[in-house]
Amino acid sequence: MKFSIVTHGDVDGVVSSALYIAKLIREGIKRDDIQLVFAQPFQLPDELKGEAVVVLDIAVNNADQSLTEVFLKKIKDRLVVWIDHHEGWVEFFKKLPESVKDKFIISNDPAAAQTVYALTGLTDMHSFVEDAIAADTRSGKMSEKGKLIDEAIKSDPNDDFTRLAAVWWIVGGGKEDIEDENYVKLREAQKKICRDKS
Ligand SMILES: [Mn+2]
Repeated sequence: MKFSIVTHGDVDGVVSSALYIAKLIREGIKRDDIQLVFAQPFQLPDELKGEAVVVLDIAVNNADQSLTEVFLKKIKDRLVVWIDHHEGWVEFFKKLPESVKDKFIISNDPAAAQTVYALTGLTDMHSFVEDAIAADTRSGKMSEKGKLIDEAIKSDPNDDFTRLAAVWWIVGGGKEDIEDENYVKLREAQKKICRDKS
């Protein structure tokens, strides 16, 4: 089964997708069968390859809900779950049949990663959930690893390769290991933002 994971491109979206992917891998899904797509409520993908679709940390596009509607129409038969923690879904749900509505898990958690965590329960990844909460609420302290992801992403917001590296780094255990190519990629991206700041 091929999966497409559509997730927000910030720290919360990165951690959410890493948690979900770790769950899929534990269930025997191969890495090569997982397509990751970074998106925003107003910028949703046109085409998704997966036979199964998972959407994480993507709010309803409140400025124009038809965008979300059109996207949902394309994926609804393949949708496994849509997990989010933003407000604004109530109106949108009124138009949906129960069978589709049932695929949504909408919480009021401070980060979507916390909602995904409640579903996947991979305790060794919990520190990243705390980083996602700190990043999304802009309060609390991010760990060094959280800062690494945050700064690496911000070094080039248009570069999804950094986001991909962050997701696969977490899935691989998130260790500060210079033999880990994803870790090295993140460190290099982080250095770039630190250089720019000075
Ligand atoms: Mn979020």
